[in-house]
Amino acid sequence: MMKLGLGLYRHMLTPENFAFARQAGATHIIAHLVDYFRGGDHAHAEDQPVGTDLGWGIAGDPQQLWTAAELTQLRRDVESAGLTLEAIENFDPAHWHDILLDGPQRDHHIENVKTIIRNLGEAGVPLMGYNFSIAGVAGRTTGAYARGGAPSVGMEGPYDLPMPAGMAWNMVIDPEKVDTPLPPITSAQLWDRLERFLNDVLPTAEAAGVKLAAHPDDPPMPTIRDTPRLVYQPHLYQKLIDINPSASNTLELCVGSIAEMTEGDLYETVDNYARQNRVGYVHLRNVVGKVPTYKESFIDDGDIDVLRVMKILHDNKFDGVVIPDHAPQMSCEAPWHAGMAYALGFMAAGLKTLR
Ligand SMILES: [Mn+2]
Repeated sequence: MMKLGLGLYRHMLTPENFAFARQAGATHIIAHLVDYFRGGDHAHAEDQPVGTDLGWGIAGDPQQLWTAAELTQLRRDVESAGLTLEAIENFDPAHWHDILLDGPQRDHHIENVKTIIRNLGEAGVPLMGYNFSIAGVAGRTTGAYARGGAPSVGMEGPYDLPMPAGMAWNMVIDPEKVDTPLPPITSAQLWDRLERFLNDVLPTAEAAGVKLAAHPDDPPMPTIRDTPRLVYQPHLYQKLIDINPSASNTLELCVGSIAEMTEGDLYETVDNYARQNRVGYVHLRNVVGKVPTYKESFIDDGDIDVLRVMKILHDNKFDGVVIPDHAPQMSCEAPWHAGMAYALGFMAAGLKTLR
């Protein structure tokens, strides 16, 4: 049986939020350790990060890798609230940007990633979510897009403002190069970088008992900020899987992002990758429309039959974790928490129909 989880941003990793997750029916936590709100211009740190043309702000400390000790402490804190720490989501661009950019520190950054994966293994964290993307989650807009005028996130057209060399994965890695243009990159070059990355780090992941889980492109456009994207159509996930047969080469299956893609059938896609036993964990949310014009919506109110997606996962014996991904903000004192509680309640009811 699949399990219900909640994703928490770094500043939300508190005993109060762990208790909230447990109260809302979650049994697992997916933790972000990258600080997406450091030095950036954001509307609200209690919402998903959106940012400006300079992204979410300044990336972390290149010298400070997440240690086995701090990961172990986090796992214990989560467990003391009656929950299980299932995954860490996303590498810090400060630790791995030259893998994405094929820069001079690439070998050093591969060692960084291997160290982080070994530390996860030592701390007993079984999954590491990642998003192999130059531009990252950029180009989205916010508005009163969801039911009842609830603030949510969407896209209102392509976003190809050129990205500077001082940025990677929608964060600033070198403030002195935010006016320097990034040299052009082809799609073939980016696929080659992913292939080398997976072949370099998957043996370490296997040895550490850790699975890597790849998020598709969000938004799933062929280009963002004039840089190529990898998994922006459903069939491109197969290309990623076929790079390396390791059981540690899995997917962070983002149902909302897949529904925003212009090709393929969402339900066939979920069935296909679940049947191959390649789903590490699942991001579940709803959406209206497809790129380049879509709006994130409440989980029961969009193009996706979320209960049908859950049934397909169940029928394929998926026993990993499903989290709400993003949710619209609800009008009250705690807009993020209310949105998440609503999504978790809907998903908990969905799970009951599968027993
Ligand atoms: Mn997602």
